Amino acid sequence: MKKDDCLFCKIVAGEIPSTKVYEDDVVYAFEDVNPMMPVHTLIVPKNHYDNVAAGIPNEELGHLFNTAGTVADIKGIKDSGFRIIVNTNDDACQSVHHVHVHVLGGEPMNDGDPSKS
Ligand code: DGP
Repeated sequence: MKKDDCLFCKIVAGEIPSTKVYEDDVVYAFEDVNPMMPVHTLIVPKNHYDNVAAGIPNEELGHLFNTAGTVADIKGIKDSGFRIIVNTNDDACQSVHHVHVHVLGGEPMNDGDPSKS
């Protein structure tokens, strides 16, 4: 299902251009327009869900997260290491309300402890 006013639904549909990294029947992965690291790829389900807590069926959610390893392999960072982030709603600064997994890597990161930032 597609949501008419959703940016990432439009990207999935090819109505807004993007740089594809990987695609199958369930998910679409593309380069983030504003990369925070040497590798910064977004993975979205083709179906629209506002966020990760929106009742995504387990099979679809599992597929979404399994694709992180596929993307890391394609981008050459599977062995060196990568981080996945799923911002959810306002306190976590989710800006696009179509669930997406950030795959980040390509250089060493800090330990991610938010109490240290
Ligand atoms: P978040 O803050 O977690 O909702 O991340 C949204 C990400 O989406 C952010 O890193 C920038 C990216 N983004 C926003 N608009 C576009 C776009 O039109 N194209 C692409 N490729 N990425 C976008």
